[in-house]
Amino acid sequence: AYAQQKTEEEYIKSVTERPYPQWFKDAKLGVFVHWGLYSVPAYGGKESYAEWFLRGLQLKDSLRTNFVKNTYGEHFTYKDFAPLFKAELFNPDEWAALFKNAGAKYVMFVSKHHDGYALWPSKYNRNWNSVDVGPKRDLVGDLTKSVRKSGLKMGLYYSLAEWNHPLHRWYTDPHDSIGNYVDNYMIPQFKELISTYKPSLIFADGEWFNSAKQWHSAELIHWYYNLVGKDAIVNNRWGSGLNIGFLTPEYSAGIKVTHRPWAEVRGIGRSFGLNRNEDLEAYGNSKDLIHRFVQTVANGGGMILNVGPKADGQIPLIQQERLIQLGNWLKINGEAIYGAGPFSIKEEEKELTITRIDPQINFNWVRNSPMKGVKEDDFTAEWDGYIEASKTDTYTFKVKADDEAAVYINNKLVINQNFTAKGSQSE
Ligand code: FUL
Repeated sequence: AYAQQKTEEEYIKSVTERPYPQWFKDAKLGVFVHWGLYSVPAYGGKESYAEWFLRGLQLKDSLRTNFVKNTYGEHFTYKDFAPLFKAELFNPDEWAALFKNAGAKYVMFVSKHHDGYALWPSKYNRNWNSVDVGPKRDLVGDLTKSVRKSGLKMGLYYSLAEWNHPLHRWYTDPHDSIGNYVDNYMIPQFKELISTYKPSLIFADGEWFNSAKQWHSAELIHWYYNLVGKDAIVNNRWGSGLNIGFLTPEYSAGIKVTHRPWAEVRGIGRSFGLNRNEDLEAYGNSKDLIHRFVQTVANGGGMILNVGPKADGQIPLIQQERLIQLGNWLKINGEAIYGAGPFSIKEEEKELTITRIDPQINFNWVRNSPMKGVKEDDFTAEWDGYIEASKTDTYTFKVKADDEAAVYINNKLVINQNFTAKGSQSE
């Protein structure tokens, strides 16, 4: 079994006391890249996440199941996508130049998504990585080199859990039986990845049925900070019981948090992995994109804007165009964006503390769902994603009035009048 050198409390204390690097707060824009076997079918419902393709097959959802049957044949399984993932047009220097032109200061590359397929030659994933099967290339290594050469910082997304690992099947095995998977697979693989490429940022994900203690998150972050040094930063998805890292609301620019770094994560359309089934309208125009981006900055955050390359390695031209449009705008207006602080209407803001009154509501699954705080006369504070996966019952947020408010989760009224307005005008 895996033995920790310090106590859990010592690790938590050490990693949470460390300040966040200034470069990240100033950077404002990063580019996310979701690319893998799911980029071969590149398919899902209009609003769904195409990178969840394998999960759709596991759940036997008819849309994806029929798509596979009709397109690839009766006996085709998800594994058979691997040889079709060829990346023959992948040119990491071109990608890096594009991301730089978009005005991004860092890149966040999905090194392994929930399907477990690794985009580097992981010795823990023989025959399920991009050198053994598929492009026959170290995609993480090649992109890391080009990104650094172009002067941007490199970040890696890593899914802690996997849908289909023999040591632990995320959605079907009991959640508390994950120990063997963590000790003998996840930790060694995570350390292999991070010590090989030494990313400036880590975006952990897939944490949501387990505690940070079960993932050994505090210890892993401690190890990472020591390895990479003061520029290193992590996100906030490391399991319940550990409040750390930049917050990562998905598809919501409405959050207003200024005491902790945050970045909205979103696709240019409605999916992260390329979804060929999407409509043009889902992509919005450049004006919409620039407005959303400016709103995140005004609210004290930043954005990690996603592209979903095709299986051949080409970034769809319309996605390229949006990046370039944002970049052109930033070339003129960047002075007001990079390094900016939040916009505030100080006189009107109050801190409100809300208390959960329905114990049935598990805040763990709230993270990816829209949440709204609403006051009668039309006031709306919208946020998601920064509710930590913790058991805490009280959340504090800022609104522009001291009136009664209500809180909805997935359109279900959760908190009504039991709502206390507390605190004085914020500084
Ligand atoms: C989520 C994942 O489940 C999505 O597929 C995507 O990677 C997004 C950035 O994080 O939690």
